[in-house]
Amino acid sequence: MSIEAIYAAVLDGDEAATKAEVQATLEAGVSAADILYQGSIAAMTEVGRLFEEGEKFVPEMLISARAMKAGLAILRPHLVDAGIEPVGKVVLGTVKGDLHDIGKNLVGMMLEGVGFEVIDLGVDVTPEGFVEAVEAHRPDFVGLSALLTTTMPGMRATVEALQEAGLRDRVMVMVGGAPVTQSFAEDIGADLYAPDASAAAGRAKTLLAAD
Ligand code: B1M
Repeated sequence: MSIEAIYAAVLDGDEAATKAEVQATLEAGVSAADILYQGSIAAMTEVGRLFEEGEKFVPEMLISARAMKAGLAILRPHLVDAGIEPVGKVVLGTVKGDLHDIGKNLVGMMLEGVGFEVIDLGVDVTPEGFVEAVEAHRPDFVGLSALLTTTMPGMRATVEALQEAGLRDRVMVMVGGAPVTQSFAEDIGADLYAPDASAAAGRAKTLLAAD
């Protein structure tokens, strides 16, 4: 039972070991914050690095993210008790007309993995749905995912709806999904484009720190 064992369990995507190690390490008196930052988040950052270098692939990243989430569920009440704040908040969803959610879920898990609170609106989210959620939750980012060329215009419509609601200056817009590109993101006035879940988490954290 140690932070190193939690790091290894998340890196290996071993959910049962992650849960057991988190529980045992908490019981041994290690703080939830140390377990989170030095164990889970450090391991997910390494998973992201290995993915970007082509040494890990999407299924392995998903398995690690699931292990991390299982450990986080045990840690969460202790983090709340200790007053540990998330690094930031993200409202996330797949745009209107689009039902693809595997990549979006992975983005959400990686964001949680680096310390963000994620409010997942699911799929087929209208621009108004995003606006309402931004009003209600006041996130740092609104994350839009699209997998179909036919639903990409929903991203522009969402940026415009945020503008019309007077919320655009209060939230950064992050976009991604297989057909989405950096130049499309720039064209619609998004703040951040990421080609994959690991980059989404890393770039969001960097942009928030620079903000
Ligand atoms: Co669909 N589908 N599909 N599909 N589907 C694609 C996307 C397609 C490319 C397949 C093809 O024709 N080769 C094609 C789109 C063509 C186009 O528009 N260019 C397509 C089509 C046409 C359709 C339907 C229209 C088929 C039909 O009914 N005739 C239909 C549309 C339904 C709808 O949405 N209204 C449809 C339906 C489905 C299923 C329901 C069967 C299923 C979705 C299940 C689900 O998601 N729960 C499905 C699937 C699985 C796929 C493929 C095979 C795989 C997508 C996926 O999950 N990839 C896909 C073909 C392909 O990509 N090879 C295809 C794995 C995932 C980890 O990657 O989603 O790219 P991805 O996410 C990545 C990055 O893109 C990025 O990070 C993720 C992780 O690294 N990312 C972000 C994603 N969101 C991000 C947000 C960010 C940042 C990064 O910031 C917020």
